[in-house]
Amino acid sequence: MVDISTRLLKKRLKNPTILTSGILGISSSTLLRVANSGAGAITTKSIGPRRREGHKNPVVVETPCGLLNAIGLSCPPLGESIEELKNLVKKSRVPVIASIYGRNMEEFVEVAEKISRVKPDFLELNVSCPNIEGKPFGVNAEISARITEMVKDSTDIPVIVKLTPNVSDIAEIAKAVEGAGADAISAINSCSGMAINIETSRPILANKFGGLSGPAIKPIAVRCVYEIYEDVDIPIIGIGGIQSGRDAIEMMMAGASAVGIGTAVMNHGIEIFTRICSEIEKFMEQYNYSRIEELIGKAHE
Ligand code: RRO
Repeated sequence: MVDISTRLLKKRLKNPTILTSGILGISSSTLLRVANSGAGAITTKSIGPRRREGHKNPVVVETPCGLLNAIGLSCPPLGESIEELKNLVKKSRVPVIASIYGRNMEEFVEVAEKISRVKPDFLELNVSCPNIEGKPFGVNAEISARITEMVKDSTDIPVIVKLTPNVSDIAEIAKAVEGAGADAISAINSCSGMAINIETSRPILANKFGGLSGPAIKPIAVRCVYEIYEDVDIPIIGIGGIQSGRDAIEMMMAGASAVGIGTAVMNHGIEIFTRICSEIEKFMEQYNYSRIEELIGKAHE
């Protein structure tokens, strides 16, 4: 008998698939549909300290190899996000990860404190959104560590830090946030990219640049997770281009304890979670694995 449950810190997930942040917003009714559709855990869109419009349209463009987005961290007022999260935490039968962001360290702490009162299972610090003015905090090891440390001091909820691939050494950032007390890491956020309309000779996204997600970034994500696993001891949620059970297994062999599913939900609907889980089960049966733990980091042996 194959057991596809996996452990994320003190929580047992019924399977290793997690809805990633941003894909389905913050509405509790939508997120509950995913929670009930087979995902092992769910992540909210990043919640900020106040209402934010986000970028002008167009905010997404489909390219032949993946999706480019520049939503721009849009979110409702914090009070509204908290009400949605409260409902979600109360009704969800699977762990809830509340993704949060701030424009500075104080805002990260403010949101972490307020969100922690609702008691999500995990906080995920989004220090890696590529669609902001300037560079995200996550490109700098010291700043990432400082934010992690300050948030850790302000909450008892386990803290996951989501890293950007748009750096020269992602393992260095991972080590820094681990040293600052991060309980887990999620990697990767989207890869910075761009698309130009050659008829109008103009960038397609109103923000010009966006974050690329989907199958094109899977090899980048696998490499990042592999490098992080070599250097840190805390668990990793592997995210980036996972569409199938085989992709999920590859990510776990690189070192992920669980896997984030994002763009595939847009392409294949919420049934993707059960499909990926049954593909993982079949693979494990075929190759005589009985537990997910046997797959995690297997490529490093
Ligand atoms: O909202 C966005 O534009 C966005 C965010 Br917060 C993020 O973390 N990653 C991404 O690709 N887009």
